[in-house]
Amino acid sequence: MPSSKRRISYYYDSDVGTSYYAPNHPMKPHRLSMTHSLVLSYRLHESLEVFRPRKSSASELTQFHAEDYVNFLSKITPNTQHEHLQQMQKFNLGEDCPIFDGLFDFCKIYTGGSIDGAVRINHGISDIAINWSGGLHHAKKSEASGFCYINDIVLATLELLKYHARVVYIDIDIHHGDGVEEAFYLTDRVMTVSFHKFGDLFFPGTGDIGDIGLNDGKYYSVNVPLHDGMDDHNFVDIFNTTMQKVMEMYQPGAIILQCGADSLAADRLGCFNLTLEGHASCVAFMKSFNVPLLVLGGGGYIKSNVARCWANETATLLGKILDENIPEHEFYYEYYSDASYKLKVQQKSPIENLNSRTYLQDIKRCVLENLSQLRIAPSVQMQEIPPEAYLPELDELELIVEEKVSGIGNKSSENPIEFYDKERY
Ligand code: V1D
Ligand code: CA
Ligand code: ZN
Repeated sequence: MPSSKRRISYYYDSDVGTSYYAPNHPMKPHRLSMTHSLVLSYRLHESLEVFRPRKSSASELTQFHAEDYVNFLSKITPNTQHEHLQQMQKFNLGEDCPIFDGLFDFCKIYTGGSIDGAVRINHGISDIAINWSGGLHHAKKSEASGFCYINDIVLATLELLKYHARVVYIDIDIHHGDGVEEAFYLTDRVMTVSFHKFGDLFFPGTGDIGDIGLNDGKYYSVNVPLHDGMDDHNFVDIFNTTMQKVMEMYQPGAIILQCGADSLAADRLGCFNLTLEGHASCVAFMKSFNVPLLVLGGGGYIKSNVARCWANETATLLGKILDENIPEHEFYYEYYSDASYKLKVQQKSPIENLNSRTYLQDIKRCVLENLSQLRIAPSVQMQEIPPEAYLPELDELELIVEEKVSGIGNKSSENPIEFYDKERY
């Protein structure tokens, strides 16, 4: 199918962008507003179906998470947290995962976007769904971890499994996708593939090459542990080689791609040397298989680079190439002067590449050997389809979109980026 004909849904709610973790915390949800603004300024929304996601309900969240954990998240506030120190510790809430105003709504919105995307894919209404506010891959059943509270990826995967026998999850965030791997470690219905920095006590410390899954899940977890300084050439080579083999052997019905932008050069927490092009070429490669695709965000700690990365990848999914000159928009002067208002990510002093040729050859050989142990496209006895998470009526969807359109930033309608052609939604 020509790329321009693919139906792409895109989820955004301005309320996630105003969430604020804590002073000096590296996770800045404002990067999501910046991404959306850049998407609008490049006029990409004209080729997308833009939706404000529904807030997922507590009962949807407990399809994966423990009830006491979800209940605690729903009730705790910055003012009451000091009265519940034992539970704060039990659920790993604190420095990495602080309690902030509007936390539970934040979780319900980013998760709603990922589940809504999965539902549209299941119904064949979208070929590709994008939710840059999702991709929080570290959250566990009863525990927050690494800036993640609710694992929207696990919940979206469970939704896709209602209609698809096999789902592939791919993670190009610089951190290991441990929460998703753990959730599906014992099953052959989901293959998880994470590319990440491993060693030197880098967070979260899991994702060794030998971690391949257990019982029915043996060989269905794939880990590609890498060292500092990965460059485009080596990353794209190991990514494409691994994913080509995964797609051949596993033949999934749907793909989830987590596009954490902390694998880009110059990231505050990362240590790779990827450019925007290298990162986006992984997205282009997965799109080329023409399998329904749910695309999510993740980490990324230089706000302007995250926005550049995800706006550029939105364009990649649309089959478009963005102008190198960033268009003027609300964040233009404050955030993009660092690189002369260009799209390119600047890296003044690249990190030394510590991945030797022999190291990469050995990793690739080991990953390919494990993948060749797989039975081709294992089948499952599909049972009766479980109830829908939520499927809005089409006119309800339009209402959601209209609400969103009139609510963008509450700015004056003279701003040209607000002139939406309603017919296109
Ligand atoms: F630097 C900080 C300042 C304030 C609060 C937290 C941090 C921080 C930086 N790096 N926290 C980390 C990592 N945590 C630790 C802890 C030390 N403890 C023993 C653990 O090293 C967590 C990094 C999380 C990365 C999240 C992610 O990018 O993968 C992501 N994915 O989806 C959303 C975010
Ligand atoms: Ca990863
Ligand atoms: Zn990360």
